[in-house]
Amino acid sequence: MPDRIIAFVMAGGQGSRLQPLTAARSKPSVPFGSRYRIVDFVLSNLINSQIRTIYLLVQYKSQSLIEHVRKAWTISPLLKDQFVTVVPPQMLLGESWFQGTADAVNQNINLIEEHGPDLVAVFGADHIYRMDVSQMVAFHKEREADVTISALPVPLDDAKSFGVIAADSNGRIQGFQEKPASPSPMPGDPTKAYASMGNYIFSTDVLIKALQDAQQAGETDFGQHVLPRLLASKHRLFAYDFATNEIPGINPYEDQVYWRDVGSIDAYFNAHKDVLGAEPVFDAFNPEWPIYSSNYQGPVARVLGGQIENTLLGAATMIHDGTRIRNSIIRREAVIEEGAELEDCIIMDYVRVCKGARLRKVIVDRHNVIEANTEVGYDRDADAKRYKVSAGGVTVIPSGQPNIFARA
Ligand code: ADQ
Repeated sequence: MPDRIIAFVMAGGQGSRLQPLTAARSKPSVPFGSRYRIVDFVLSNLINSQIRTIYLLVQYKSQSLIEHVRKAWTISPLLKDQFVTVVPPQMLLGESWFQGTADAVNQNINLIEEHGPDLVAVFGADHIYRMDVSQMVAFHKEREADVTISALPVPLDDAKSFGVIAADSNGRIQGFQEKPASPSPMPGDPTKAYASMGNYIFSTDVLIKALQDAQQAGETDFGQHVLPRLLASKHRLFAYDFATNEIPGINPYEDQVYWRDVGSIDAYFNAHKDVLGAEPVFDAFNPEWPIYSSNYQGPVARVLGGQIENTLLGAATMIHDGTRIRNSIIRREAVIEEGAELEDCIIMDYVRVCKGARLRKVIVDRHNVIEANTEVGYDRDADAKRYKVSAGGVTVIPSGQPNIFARA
């Protein structure tokens, strides 16, 4: 008998460092690459790993995510126990919305009891990666773990925003600190720390007991409360090393496993560079491990002329003559008019860049018209008076009114 596994995907994060992209949507709903949303990566990983009973826990500004799941993630209603279902907070255990990740799962503990799974996967929804979760499950079983946390080395400077793990050579976790002020480096490499990816496999009985204990103690978060408490009470916590355990070749071009937290504008922008090029660092195309997304039925892109270099074009885009486009990602139903220039840009759906406009290192969110001859990205101080400019110098033009149709 294969294991019965249900998954909770934590999709309620606010994504405040991704503002203004998260002004009207939650972080997992933010578009990524030529046709995806961030949430599509974790959902594809779970589905491809045969984990197909999936509850998506939402909270903050969830309408856009709910719509996306409805359009992209409806599995046949004939397949019992195979679904992606959005679960909003319902105050099932009292008068409060989800107070944190553990509280969100605890408020839905009835779903675990209903299915009676062997294992429960609790996964974040905020990352760009390709992962065979069945390898992590096999590791969990082989180690007879109570909890397995997927982990990988990250630069020491970034480790303050992660859970930092100390593990022995067998993967048994000896120490865990959530977002420590001064993270400890990994043994043997002073430049790296061993970070939690925010993905957990729990043995069901351990999870249920841990959530009940947390509730009694008024604790709400996996990283801050539940994992340290389980460690202190001598449970078997293991780190699944994503970087070494992952079967190579899931991405034919990758010489290393790929995982990116895209929590800030600069991290988000830089991850987009990884999907460009002849041999992208991260190639979404892989028939062995598809990344699924919306079933949008528009036509292919239409290119009338111009110079286009190292660029992804989404469906139903229209590129006019005399344009110059480099190192950019243009999503669906965008129109780039005559003489417009784009360099290092991310142009989201339903955007019209009018004649002669020049954009450099700019993210244009959906539903916008960039007026003719506008320049953005050439004078950061001037840009900062109108738009958000990130520390790394990326200008973000926020979403416009949904009644703007670029193709009209
Ligand atoms: P963070 O991502 O900073 O750290 P958190 O903000 O709790 O932690 O978000 C975790 C996941 O849960 C995200 O996918 C988020 O969207 C979602 N989420 C947050 N609050 C929620 C709520 N109330 N309801 C539903 N979903 C919610 C975590 C771990 C670290 C680990 C990093 C890896 O705590 O230990 O290193 O992820 O990025």
